[in-house]
Amino acid sequence: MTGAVNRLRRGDKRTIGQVMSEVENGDSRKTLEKLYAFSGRAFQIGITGPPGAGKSTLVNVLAEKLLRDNKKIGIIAVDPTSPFSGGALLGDRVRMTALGQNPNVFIRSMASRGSLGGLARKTKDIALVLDAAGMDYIIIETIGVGQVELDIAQVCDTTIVVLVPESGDSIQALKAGLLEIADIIAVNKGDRDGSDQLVIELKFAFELRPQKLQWQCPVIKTVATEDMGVTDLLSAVIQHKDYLHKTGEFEKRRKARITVQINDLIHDRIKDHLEKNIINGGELSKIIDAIYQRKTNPYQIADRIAMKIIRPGYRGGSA
Ligand SMILES: Nc1nc2c(ncn2[C@@H]2O[C@H](COP(=O)(O)OP(=O)(O)O)[C@@H](O)[C@H]2O)c(=O)[nH]1
Ligand SMILES: [Mg+2]
Repeated sequence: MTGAVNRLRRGDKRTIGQVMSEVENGDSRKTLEKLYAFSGRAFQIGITGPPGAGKSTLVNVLAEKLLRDNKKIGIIAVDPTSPFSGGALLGDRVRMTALGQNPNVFIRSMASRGSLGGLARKTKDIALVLDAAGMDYIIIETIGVGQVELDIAQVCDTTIVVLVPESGDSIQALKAGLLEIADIIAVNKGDRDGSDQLVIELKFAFELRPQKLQWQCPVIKTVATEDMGVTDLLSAVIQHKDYLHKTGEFEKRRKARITVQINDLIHDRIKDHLEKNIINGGELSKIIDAIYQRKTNPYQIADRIAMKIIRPGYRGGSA
């Protein structure tokens, strides 16, 4: 194991792949604990937005620019639907493969197996592996439609929301809470009609809202397929990174993330315990009978079970 950690820290691609498979198969607790001490250096960029907005194309161009700066880059593509079906995703694979051949790039795409909540957690763990493997930047691409995708975006230091001038995208984005999580907005497909209008609308929307932060979310027009505006987009990321560090916001956000993570892990443990020992235990069916017959009530029972977990040895009575 120590050998594997060392190989991983040297950036050995095979080892990185093996450890990631362990993580995906959910059998990696010990490894993650070992790797944690070596993580925390990578800057994490989230890129989210509706399907087909050009996120993968942007990721490719951004990664190429960072490579020219001698950076090591990890890319995680999260797609809750199968990653290997559908035309655009097939396209992803072709484009990503060329990039993936570069020794300084590591790409992982993740499909959801099991619950979406599990997907969010695994994405964080995969990012931890890449972080410990010495990546300077980790770019996480997600589809910005549901809560889970938003959760994933929130593990990032900088979140780019990608919108396109099509079918009321700005309104959709507002509804989905995308603007709330955006540190930077890219209006991609800037070669299409309506992109200037969308930029104006979005800038206006941001001017209207009360400014809690000193950071004003920039709205940048891009044409990912022609590498237009992507240099500006990258500059905005670097500016946001500087802003986070200068204002102490970086540490604040990361500590908030640690808080959330600890909470999640405790919840997991308790949920596991409940499912194994209480919910599926034979004891409960008798209690449920008693509740059904109104001999007792669910409020009291739930309290009692919770107290058993909080204070082992507790036998009932009022808490
Ligand atoms: N016209 C135009 N097409 C683009 C642009 N960026 C990406 N595309 C195309 O839009 C499609 C979807 O892009 P993709 O990066 O896979 O989108 P994703 O689903 O958000 O990752 C592909 O066919 C891209 O070539 C752009 O700026 N302009
Ligand atoms: Mg994509």
